[in-house]
Amino acid sequence: MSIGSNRVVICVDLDYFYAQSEEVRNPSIKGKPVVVCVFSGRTEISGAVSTSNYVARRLGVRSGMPIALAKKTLARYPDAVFLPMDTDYYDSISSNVMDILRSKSPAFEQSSIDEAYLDVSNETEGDFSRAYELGKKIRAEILEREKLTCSVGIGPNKLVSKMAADSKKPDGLTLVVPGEVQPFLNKLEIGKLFGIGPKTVEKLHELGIGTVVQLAQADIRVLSEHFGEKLGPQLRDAAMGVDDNPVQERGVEQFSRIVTLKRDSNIFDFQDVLEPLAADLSKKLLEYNMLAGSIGIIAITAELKTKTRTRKIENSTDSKAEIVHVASSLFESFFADGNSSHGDLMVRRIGVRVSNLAKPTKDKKEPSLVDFL
Ligand code: DGT
Ligand code: CA
Repeated sequence: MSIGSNRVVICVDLDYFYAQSEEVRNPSIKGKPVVVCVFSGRTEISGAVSTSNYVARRLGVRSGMPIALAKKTLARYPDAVFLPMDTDYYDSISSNVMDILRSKSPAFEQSSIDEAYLDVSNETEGDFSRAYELGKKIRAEILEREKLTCSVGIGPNKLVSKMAADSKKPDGLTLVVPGEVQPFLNKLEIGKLFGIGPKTVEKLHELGIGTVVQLAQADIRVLSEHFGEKLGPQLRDAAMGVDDNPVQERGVEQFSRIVTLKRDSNIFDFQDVLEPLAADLSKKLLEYNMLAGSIGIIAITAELKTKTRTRKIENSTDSKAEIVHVASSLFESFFADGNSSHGDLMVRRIGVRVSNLAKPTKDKKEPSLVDFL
């Protein structure tokens, strides 16, 4: 199995992530149908399902389904648990898992809150059996430290590793060595290929292409003619498992933190509320070794309108004190303007956002003036 020049990529996808995180926090709900909801707030059950555990999925619950329909689907299961999303909590678990993964290879790429790729060609010297052992170790470590199961796929590139991870969920470990790529893909339904949704499947059918084998052998000119110069070749690459994209960390553009106030308010002393938000953002910037060039505020009014204001700052920063200072000043002028133009401006949720992020240019960062004050 060992070929020196092989690329070896591992894809890790956490199982039913939000719902599993809820099971970790409260193990007594394990085994019951667990549904994590995005409540829109209009009525008690308006909104959609974000995700659910596999118990609920087996009973017919799906992501995106209206909560009312999920409740109807589970009407005969009085032990079903419906919970609101707790994004901050999922974020913190995600960061812990990503730290574990980042420690396995410098070629790391987080592709979503619960999914990441690792290029382990160097670490395994291109040996897929060593990659398999590493995959097992990663799964054991995530289970031991975060009590979460995940599905892992290993292949010669990101595309194949992702499809391998998807092929056995939950709690799977799937290895697809280079010689097995085409047979592995040929067994899949065409709609299971990465990037091929129901509309594309329909269009391909109209062209007489119904299987992965047919797509892999399709005339590239015909595909380009019907799907465009970019997507056409991509479709055939998906059917052949061809992907040269490197595993590399994507640039983060911004971080934000938001809280709901105890009651709708327009008071001016925001220090208490802003401190913990700024502390979180400052920690996040340090973790990513980034400095913010802009600081902004988010205000969600009592009427649920979202307003934002942003200020560019002279010297990029990761200082908590400076984030509090700028955000306070933005809130002061926000309320001054709001109250002078339409009287009583009340807000329900407030947030702080740092953006315009860049790596520090010098090794040693100069301490911020505000930190001294
Ligand atoms: P899996 O990977 O099939 O076991 O299940 P999940 O729940 O981990 O699904 P995945 O990996 O596609 O998405 C990761 C998280 O993203 C998921 O736990 C909740 C959130 N999410 C997924 N689909 C939706 C959606 O349609 N709406 C909302 N609001 N959130 C979603
Ligand atoms: Ca997942």
